[in-house]
Amino acid sequence: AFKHIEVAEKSSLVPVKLLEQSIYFQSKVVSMKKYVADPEKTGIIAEFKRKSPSKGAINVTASIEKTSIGYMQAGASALSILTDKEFFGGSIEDLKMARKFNFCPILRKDFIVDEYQILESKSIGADCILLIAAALDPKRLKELAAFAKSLGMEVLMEVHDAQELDESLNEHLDLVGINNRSLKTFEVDLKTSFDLVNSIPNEFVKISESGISKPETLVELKNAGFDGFLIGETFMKSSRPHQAAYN
Ligand code: IGP
Repeated sequence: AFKHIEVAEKSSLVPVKLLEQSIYFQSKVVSMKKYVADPEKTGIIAEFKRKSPSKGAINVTASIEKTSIGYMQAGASALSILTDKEFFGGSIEDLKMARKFNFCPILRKDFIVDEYQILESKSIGADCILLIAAALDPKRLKELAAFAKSLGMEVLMEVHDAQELDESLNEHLDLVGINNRSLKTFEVDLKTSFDLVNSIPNEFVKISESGISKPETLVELKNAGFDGFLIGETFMKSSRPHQAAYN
């Protein structure tokens, strides 16, 4: 379905032909939209990241296998796996491992700016990709979302303010995330979520991202209209993240 687009090869990386031979190209995605919006589930998207630009090292020795399985056993609805190495200490191998051990929706959390990265995401077993409105112009964001959809994948668009939301919403998105952490100051303000939730049209699954550390906050966000809650640091900073998720 995506053959009409010429995807640029990257000389240092796996050729597109090989990506397309991955078994995950034949398999259907596990729908993040469906799992997160399911009222029988928690809506928690549990994130695996070893470090972050705002906090530095969070947990550099955590095991992806134990953590991802533990998250799902504790009741998470989906996983978010950082594959960026430089800023978050992640890798493609982490996502492949998470895929191998779990049947659940998996979000590839990375800075996606081209089609190659989307093919790569599909080839390693990701179900959903992240597109950050602040990093892409609206037209390009829409093209990338359409490309992901043509592969059967789902798309989470992340915004920080009303302007990004207005300019970048398009019909190819499945989930819209409000990031409470400013990309400029790294400061977290949950007010961002409460202020913007009603501006997200109801056909999109609504996610609040970052800085969620208490069950009460999650309940308040849910009452305000959010379906999903992206939580990383709160779980990862525990020496046993897979057990932290139980609390
Ligand atoms: C998780 P926290 O505060 O629970 O660790 O936040 C997630 O929202 C955060 O990691 C994140 C992120 C991103 C990381 C949100 N948007 C974009 C990398 C890129």
